[in-house]
Amino acid sequence: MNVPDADVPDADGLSADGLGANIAGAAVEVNFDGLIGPTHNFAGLAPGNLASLQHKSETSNPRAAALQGLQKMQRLRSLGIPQAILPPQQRPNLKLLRRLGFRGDDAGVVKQAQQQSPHLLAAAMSGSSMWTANAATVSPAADSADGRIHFTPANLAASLHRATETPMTAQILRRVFGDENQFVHHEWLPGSADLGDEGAANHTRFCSEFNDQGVQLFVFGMQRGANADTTPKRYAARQSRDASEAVARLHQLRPDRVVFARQHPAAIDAGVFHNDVIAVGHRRLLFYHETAFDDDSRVVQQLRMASGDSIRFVKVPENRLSLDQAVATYLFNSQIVTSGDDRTILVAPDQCREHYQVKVLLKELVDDGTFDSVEFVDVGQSMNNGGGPACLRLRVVMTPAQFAATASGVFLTNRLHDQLTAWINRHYRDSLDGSELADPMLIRESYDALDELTGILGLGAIYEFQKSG
Ligand code: SUG
Repeated sequence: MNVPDADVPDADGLSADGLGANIAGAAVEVNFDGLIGPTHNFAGLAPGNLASLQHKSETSNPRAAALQGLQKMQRLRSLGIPQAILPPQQRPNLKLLRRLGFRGDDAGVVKQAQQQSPHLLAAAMSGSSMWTANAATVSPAADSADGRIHFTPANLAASLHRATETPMTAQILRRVFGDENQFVHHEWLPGSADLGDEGAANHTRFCSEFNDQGVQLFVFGMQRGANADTTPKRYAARQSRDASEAVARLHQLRPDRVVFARQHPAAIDAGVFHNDVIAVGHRRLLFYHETAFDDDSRVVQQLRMASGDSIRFVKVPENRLSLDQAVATYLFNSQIVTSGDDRTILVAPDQCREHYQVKVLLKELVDDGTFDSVEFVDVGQSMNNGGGPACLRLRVVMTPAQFAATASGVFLTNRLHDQLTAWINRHYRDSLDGSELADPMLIRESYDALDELTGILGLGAIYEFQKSG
């Protein structure tokens, strides 16, 4: 099979060998990161997400944002972990604005929206598809009765700017994972709050080796008929139990290998709008904060049962790191990865490096062997909208045959990394504020960039503007 970079000279010292060894026989976990788009901005669109509210109306730097995301991907690749890219969505989303009654040519539609309803323009300009942990829930073939990888795009029903991502996400996933013998694409769940679904950010899969049948944990924040004690008071829960259960059914998972758990309402009220802000799991490890689940001893017991007691639980108590500190540092939004040389590495946001309690904790976790090492990454532009390292990636466990059946142009190589770096530097602004969202030049710049990108990634025409000519 083709190994990304096998034919590319190793100009920057990154080894392709680790990757080659990794994908030679066994299944691997591939991170599909969202490439950050040219209209990345801070619009304060996400209630319950403290960073989004705190940075509302600040001037963003789309170029730095995209380069930070790409550097994170390249860093993971340098650890011998296969890395791939999902393209940004078409922004402005003129189809949405026209659907909402704004009229005229492209520039006129955007201008009208800015004058009459700037919040709707902000929704149509948001770069939020970068957080691919919310793109879909994915179940590997080893866990599904029909032996295929199942995808259910998240309906993101809790907010307009995110809900409008779903149809394009579904299209992109079908384009990238096109082979029906290997991949199943379900329709997203109906977009009602009762069925709110935020995808993989509320879903964790545990396994020994990636080929093995795993255990899947689905975490929800709301449940029909829940009493007031279990309902958050300040912020609305985004994920519903009915949605999580529907996805587990659709994906043909074995009921005895699935666990459903409720988020602690206090966590949601403290800014944990997705479970991946307060818990992260990988293979046989669950690393989580004491306040992640409303009844964590039950969750642990059920996961033990479903996994034949093969999961290790590392719980951080409130007296070591408060819930507020966990949310502020995004420690639990780190990625846990297995490197090409089989080390367990925590990839944490830079914010953790400077925080005393987190530093002490991380040292202990390395000393006791939970992690072989900790790497820090700067994804500051995404962090300011509440998106840490783990939010930016969608994990897909793939066998070599599934790897080979995936659109090859989306896998990161040294060459693609260099091409994308040049592409970002050529097309992206290094500053964007709210008043510039209606700039007609930005529409052109954004479309030119996206048009070129589909060529670079070999995806063909995926954007509306490319189809209508
Ligand atoms: O849905 N922020 C996103 C952040 C998503 C993070 N993803 C995970 N935790 N997996 C959200 O709240 C803010 C956009 C703005 O304010 O401009 C935003 O949508």
